[in-house]
Amino acid sequence: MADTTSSFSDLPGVELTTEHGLPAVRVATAQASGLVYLQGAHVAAWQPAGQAPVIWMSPNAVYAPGKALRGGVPICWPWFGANAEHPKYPAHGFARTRDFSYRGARLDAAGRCELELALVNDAQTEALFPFAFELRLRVAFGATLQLELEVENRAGQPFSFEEALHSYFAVSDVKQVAVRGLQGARYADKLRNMAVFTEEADELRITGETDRVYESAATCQIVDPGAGRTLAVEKHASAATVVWNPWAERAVQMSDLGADAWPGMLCVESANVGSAKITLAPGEAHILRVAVSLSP
Ligand code: TA6
Repeated sequence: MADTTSSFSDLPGVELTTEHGLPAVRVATAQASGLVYLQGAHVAAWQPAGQAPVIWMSPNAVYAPGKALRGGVPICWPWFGANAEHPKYPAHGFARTRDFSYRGARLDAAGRCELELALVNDAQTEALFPFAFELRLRVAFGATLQLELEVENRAGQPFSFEEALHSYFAVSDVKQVAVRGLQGARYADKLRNMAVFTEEADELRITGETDRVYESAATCQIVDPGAGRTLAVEKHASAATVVWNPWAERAVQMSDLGADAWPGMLCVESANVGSAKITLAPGEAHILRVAVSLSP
C-alpha cells in the first residue's frame, strides 16, 4: 500500500485552507477531490472523478471548534459510544473534537494523494485517558479511498482502547439500498438493550431506525440501484462493523441532522469495540485500514 520510501511534504493539488471557519486540507487532483478538517482529522468529502460524492455531510452540520461534525468520517477514539466507566465523558471519545496536526502529503503506491494527520497526548487528553500515545490518520484520495488509523502506545504501561471510523456514506435513498456481507454475523442491537442476534439476511434492508454492532471483519457492500453504483467497504484489522441510520423520529431530535436529510446517508463503520477492543504493550502500534471502492 503506502510507499514508505517517500516522506510527507507538499504536493500539487493540496491546499491548506479554511472551510466553514475551520482549518482544513483540500485535495483536488485528476483522480479525485477530498476535504479533511484538522479538527478530528475529520474526512468530510471524497469525490472520485466522474462520480457523485461518496462521503455524506449533513446540510445542518455545525462547524465550531470543539463541536463534533455531523457526517463525514468521525474518528471515535479511545472509546466508542458512552464511556463505560465515566458516563459524563464525551460520547465516542475525544479524538473527533481535538485539533490534529497536519504532517503533509505524498503520492502512495497506487498514485493516490495521501495525507497524514496526527494527535499526541497532552494535559487535556490525559485528564480523560491517562496514557502517552500518538494517533495518526492517513487518508489517500484517488479513484478509491483508503483510511488508516494508527495508534501507537508511547506510555510505560499497556493500554486498551476502542475505535471506529464512523463513516457516513451518501446513498440515493436509504430505504432502497441493500447491505451485503453481514449474513451469519452476530450483532448487538443498541435499540434492544444490546441483545444479541444473528444476521439472517443475505441483503440487509434498512426499514427503520437501525443501530447495530456486528461481529464481522468481512467486506460490506452497499448496493445502491438509485445511484447506479455499489460501494465496497473492505477492511483490515477491524473485528466489528457498526450499521447506523437514525430514521425519521430520531433524526428530528438531532438538530445537526434534521428532518429531511437522513434518507441520504448510511453509516457503515469499521470498528474494534466491546470485546474486540485493542490492547497495546508499550511501544506497540495497531493499524485499522479501510478501503472504499465503487463499481457500477
Ligand atoms: O455508531 C452509531 C452511534 O453510536 C449511534 O448510537 C448514534 O447515536 C450515532 O453513533 C451518533 O452518535 P453521535 O455521538 O455522533 O451523536
